[in-house]
Amino acid sequence: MSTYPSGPLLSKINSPSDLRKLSKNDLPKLSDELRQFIIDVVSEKGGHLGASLGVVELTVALHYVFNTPEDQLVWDVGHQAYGHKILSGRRDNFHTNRIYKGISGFPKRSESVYDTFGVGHSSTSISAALGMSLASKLKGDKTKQHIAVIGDGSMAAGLAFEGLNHAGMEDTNLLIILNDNCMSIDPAVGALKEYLTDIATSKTYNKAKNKLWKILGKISKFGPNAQKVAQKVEGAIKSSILGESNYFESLNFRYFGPIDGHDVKHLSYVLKELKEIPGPKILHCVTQKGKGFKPAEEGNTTKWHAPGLFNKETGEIITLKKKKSPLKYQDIFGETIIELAKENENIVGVTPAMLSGSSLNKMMDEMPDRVFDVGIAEQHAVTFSAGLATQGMIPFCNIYSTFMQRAYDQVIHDVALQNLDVIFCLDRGGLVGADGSTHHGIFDFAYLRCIPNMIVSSPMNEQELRNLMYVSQLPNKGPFSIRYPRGKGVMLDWKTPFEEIEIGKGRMIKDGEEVAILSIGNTGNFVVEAQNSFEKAGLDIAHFDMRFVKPIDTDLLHTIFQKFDKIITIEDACLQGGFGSAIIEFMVDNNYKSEVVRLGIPDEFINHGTQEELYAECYFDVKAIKESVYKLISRKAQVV
Ligand SMILES: Cc1ncc(C[n+]2csc(CCOP(=O)(O)OP(=O)(O)O)c2C)c(N)n1
Repeated sequence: MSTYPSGPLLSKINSPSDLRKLSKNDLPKLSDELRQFIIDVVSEKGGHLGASLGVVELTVALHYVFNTPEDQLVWDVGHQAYGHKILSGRRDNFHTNRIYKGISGFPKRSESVYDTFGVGHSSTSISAALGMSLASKLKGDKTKQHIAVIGDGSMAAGLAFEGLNHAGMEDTNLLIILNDNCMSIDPAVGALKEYLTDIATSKTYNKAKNKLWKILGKISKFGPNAQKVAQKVEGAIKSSILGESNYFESLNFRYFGPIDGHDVKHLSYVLKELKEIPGPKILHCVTQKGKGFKPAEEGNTTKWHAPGLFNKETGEIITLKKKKSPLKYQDIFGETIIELAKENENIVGVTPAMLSGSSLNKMMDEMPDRVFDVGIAEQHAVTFSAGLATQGMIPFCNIYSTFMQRAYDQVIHDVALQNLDVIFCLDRGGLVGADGSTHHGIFDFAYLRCIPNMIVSSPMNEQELRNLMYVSQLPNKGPFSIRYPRGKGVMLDWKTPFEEIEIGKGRMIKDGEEVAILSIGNTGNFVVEAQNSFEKAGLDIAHFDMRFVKPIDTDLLHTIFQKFDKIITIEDACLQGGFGSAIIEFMVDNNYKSEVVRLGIPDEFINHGTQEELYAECYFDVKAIKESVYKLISRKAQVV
């Protein structure tokens, strides 16, 4: 049971059907209680705050008006669905949100019937809801409603446009709620954003819209048979009073709004009216991220997207103060690219909507002309980088490993096939922790190492990250990926002079006798930690940081396989097709017969928890290394 009290209305809502028993006049109070509950829990347990606060009224109104879960509500990204979770039966375990074995921070079909579509990556809602609505149509169900809720940031992605483009041609009960708060994680960018701001703020447009809304309200009262006539009348009125075309209407949608997304009573009225209007329609709601929590409303909206723990009275963000601790890998990237860009004028930074998440914001401040935030558009980010590279620019295209999955064809077709000098910095490689299965960046070694021309590397520490970045921008290196983990590094003095690493060369961290451990990236530090206990036990265990998954250091591997018949590989990545697989392929291709134990992520989707909990669950933490070594050695001892 939850230790978090909720207000008198919220405490009685165990499912949306309870909510639908309330009177319309209760909705503002319920919204306040829901908002407070989110603040109470998130301040102590962490998670996404700003987006969920911004859609409190929308969430209440949607569940009030629509018959969920019969009517299908699809959230985009899903970081804003906390209110939805709380209203749909998860109030009492909401305090386990994003915690190991607790509920997921995103909608998840296996968690609740109210979570109609699993989500975490953006811009899927329109396509998914359209699929559902077409399925209803094919089954002859004309009453079921399908609602996609999508933010202005996510609306700018290619996938969202593809969904709109298709939906505009289909006569289904699809309602898209455009939740326009002018923000992505950082301020939203792009021409669509400018367009939305224009229509949301244009006085003439809004006056005309209001008139139109009143007329439409009257028309819709005549029932479904009047709809065809209404549509025609509406079209004629729109073109005469607005005199300009609307982006969504040009795609065959009926566009309504913009309306105030915080007026819950008006929202419910409007949604009820829209329910009666068949065909694809879009309701443009203007909301404020962080609404109702002063520090988030008045402070840095980006910071309040996912602030960590905070004092809910003062808004002070709680940091565990350690005297001196290493910087995050993303910050080493952010500092190093500036250093390199000062020396090499062809270097530019590219990010698909992760300006502060990647720490490219520092370069944006110093060299605004040389950083491009292209919005949530991973595919475009990659092909755009390819275009830059054809002209001799050196793009550092920084994409979280998990989001790079979106741009796979672009990596192959636009970059690798043409052997262009594009550097992919894959942040959040490996298990990322509380964001869970949608966000773990664990497939990259496997999906990149099969691409010809692609260099696949991963640094063990900050110095290595800097050196890899340095060598990647030297002339004619071709496509070069550098993958590093979420969170802090391991060095206090990271600002070492650049060294030119030879591509495809690993390094010996420690020689040994009994067993050789081959690590890639961050997992090398787990091996270093395990060495303490091996030394104490009098075991002489060798350790090699391979640095490159591709090209793999075959010279070093020949030396290792000639000397060791017991080998352990370790990676913070999927075992299928990854680093360990590359080592086994080498072994088989070269007829070595060593015993190889591969540590890494099994062939499963891994849920959320702290990174440490998940390393242990997947069995590639320090304990797993120790146990694997002892197991290998004792077996050898028995044979001897
Ligand atoms: C494909 C993909 N790229 C990047 C992200 C990271 N991301 C999470 S939320 C977000 C911003 C979404 O903005 P918007 O849709 O406007 O929603 P808001 O947060 O403003 O409610 C981004 C870029 C993601 N989830 N999926």
